[in-house]
Amino acid sequence: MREVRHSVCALDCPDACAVLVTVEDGRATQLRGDPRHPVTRGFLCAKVARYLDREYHPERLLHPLRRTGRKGEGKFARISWDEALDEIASRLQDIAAEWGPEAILPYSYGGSMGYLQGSGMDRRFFHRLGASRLDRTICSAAGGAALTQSLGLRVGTEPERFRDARLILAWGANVMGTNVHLWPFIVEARRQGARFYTIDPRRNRTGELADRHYFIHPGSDAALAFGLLHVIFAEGLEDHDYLARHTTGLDKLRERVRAYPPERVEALTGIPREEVAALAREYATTRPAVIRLNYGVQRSERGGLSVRAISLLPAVTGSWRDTGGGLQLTTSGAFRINRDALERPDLQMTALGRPARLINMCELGSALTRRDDPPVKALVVYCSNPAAVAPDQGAVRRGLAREDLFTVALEQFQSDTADFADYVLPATTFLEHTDAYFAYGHYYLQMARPALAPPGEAKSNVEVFRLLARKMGFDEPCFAESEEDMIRGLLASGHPFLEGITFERLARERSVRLNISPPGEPFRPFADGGFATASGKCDLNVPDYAPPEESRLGDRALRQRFPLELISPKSDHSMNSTFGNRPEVDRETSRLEISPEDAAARGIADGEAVRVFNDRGACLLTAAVNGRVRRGVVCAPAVRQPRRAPGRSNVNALVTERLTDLGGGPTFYSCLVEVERVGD
Ligand SMILES: Nc1nc2c(c(=O)[nH]1)N[C@H]1C(S)=C(S)[C@@H](COP(=O)(O)OP(=O)(O)OC[C@H]3O[C@@H](n4cnc5c(=O)[nH]c(N)nc54)[C@H](O)[C@@H]3O)O[C@H]1N2
Ligand SMILES: Nc1nc2c(c(=O)[nH]1)N[C@H]1C(S)=C(S)[C@@H](COP(=O)(O)OP(=O)(O)OC[C@H]3O[C@@H](n4cnc5c(=O)[nH]c(N)nc54)[C@H](O)[C@@H]3O)O[C@H]1N2
Ligand code: SF4
Ligand SMILES: [Mo]
Repeated sequence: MREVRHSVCALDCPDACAVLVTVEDGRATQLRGDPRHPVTRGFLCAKVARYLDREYHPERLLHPLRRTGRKGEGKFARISWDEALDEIASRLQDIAAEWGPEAILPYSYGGSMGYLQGSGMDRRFFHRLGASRLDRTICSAAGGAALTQSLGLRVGTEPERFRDARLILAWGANVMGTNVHLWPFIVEARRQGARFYTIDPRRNRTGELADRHYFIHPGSDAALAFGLLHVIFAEGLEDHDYLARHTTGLDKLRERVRAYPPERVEALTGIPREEVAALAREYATTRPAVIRLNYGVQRSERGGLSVRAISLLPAVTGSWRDTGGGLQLTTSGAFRINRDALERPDLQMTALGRPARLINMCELGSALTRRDDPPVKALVVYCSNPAAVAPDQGAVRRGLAREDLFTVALEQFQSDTADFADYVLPATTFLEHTDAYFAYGHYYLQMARPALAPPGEAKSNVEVFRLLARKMGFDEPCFAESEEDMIRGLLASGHPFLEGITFERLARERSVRLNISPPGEPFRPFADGGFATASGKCDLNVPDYAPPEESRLGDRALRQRFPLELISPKSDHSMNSTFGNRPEVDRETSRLEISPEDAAARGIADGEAVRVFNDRGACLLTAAVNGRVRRGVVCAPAVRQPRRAPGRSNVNALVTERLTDLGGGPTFYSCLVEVERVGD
């Protein structure tokens, strides 16, 4: 029997594609994009078009496992679900009794963008237990905090409206690699004469397709934004009326950017002064002009200020007024679901009588090796692979190797983190469970039911935490809720954006546009002001810029020893460490792009093995002298699976735990290193 079922891609990607699965005799034979979805429009990215190889991969985890070898050795024996859940529940109870429940730490991030699997039953469970809370900062915290300060709300221009723009800036945004469903709208705009520019320390695939690429020094975007504003104000190109009515702090901003003439901006960013001035004029005088800002800019020490400064541009030029103007960093703030009903933070009061302590996920290495208030004695990991993706990998792995740390991993595959676990529990994929999905690159809320049966004994996160709750004796009704109950609960927020969006409607239509504007009308979030800040205005009062400590203009002693700025943006064919088992992804993520000058100065030729190092650690990569980066910058597409790498480490062995200026985010791209040829 042949049937076509509907699903939604759950990977951590702005696009949240609607998917059609062809199923023949219970087995999926084809995945394609659902042509009815207005943004993702019938195609999938190359990595997920081949997702069935992951779905049916011989290495899928099928049964619960208990560790038999040493920590990290990756040796396990099969056990039953009942044994696994009994043993895990009793260990967690013992640890809570001896050390207090805050000695238990959940660790999860982007494995699933589904509300239920990624932030549903799991949250209820840990809140009821009184476990430490995880501050989920590893991706977007700095940008999110900055946007909230500027605009009050994390929303922006609709992707569909990029077709109306006449100037598009992809600012730290690799559209072709990480947000490919925006591309057709950019193509449409270009057909109408729009120009498309990229601003990035690396000329990535998107940069190669741009009309112009600006190589910018890592972490210097705020200086560029200040420079653009300097020219705009100096030449009177601002929108006086919009500024007067909808912003606050204008005088302070004028004063601030007066100190950023193009000459100074050139010194700070590496972009020639004439180009800074020309870009400012073109941006301010082209209507509509839109900025696709992505999260690349905010992974530096100055990441918060970068987003803060860039997000002021459309207010200063009045570009928010235009259909096809404005800026998009994310759309996620429009999904105003009932989070309290979904996650039940109130259950912490039952457990502790107060909110539990908060541990920043970017500081996992310290949390596992240094904290003693109480120490972390148990770690439950799902939807994440911290042994590969978290900063200061050396500390993370030392922590995970602690014999006295009890670790449980819910996983689809034996990951680097699962190698360190005491118990590994087999998890379902998005094709096998029910969930509701937000998006961070469009405004459609979606729902999917299982298209396929789980293989072996794999279970969804919802089911595992439901069962664990029962074993622990948690008898609140929320632990007995079905997936349908949970979805109904999260939809019932009373927010106008969700009005009329019911379970039945989602079941029928699968993808439903939020009520952000009347049907058929574009969403222009700040066309008439309406900022969600305390003052109701766009807040222009920003602090001053200084180069990151770990940068070419930063700490002198450090940059003398480690003169190269390492960035490790997303590889085009992976999804963080997911898909790292594919040989082409392993190859792509084993490269170190280096400029011809820096390679020659070190006697390195294209294709040669190199060691990249700093005081925190080292990793081995292969030099790629391919013209994508300029002198002083090296780039290693991330995130390689350490278990496939020599020395079992990737670039995160080099990355600091130091946090961003806002939001407590990671500083993956403020990282000074030296590179040497590996002798033969
Ligand atoms: N193929 C693929 N797609 C993905 C992912 C993946 O791993 N692979 N990951 C998903 C995830 S988790 C996320 S958060 C999104 C992220 O999506 P993006 O934010 O687009 O991804 P990044 O590659 O992290 O960063 C974007 C660009 O910023 C550049 N950049 C780095 N530092 C700076 C800087 O200081 N200034 C400027 N202007 N640019 C800078 C990088 O070189 C890169 O080209 O993508 C998602 N989609
Ligand atoms: N050097 C460097 N490091 C980075 C980044 C970078 O740009 N450079 N990017 C950072 C960013 S933006 C992010 S978001 C993080 C991402 O870090 P993570 O969120 O840890 O992302 P992945 O490595 O994709 O790991 C997700 C894991 O979840 C599993 N999984 C998927 N679905 C499910 C499910 O339904 N249930 C369970 N139990 N498991 C599931 C997958 O098999 C996979 O192993 O990495 C960060 N690390
Ligand atoms: S990873 Fe992104 S682009 Fe690819 S199918 Fe999933 S949602 Fe679509
Ligand atoms: Mo991310």
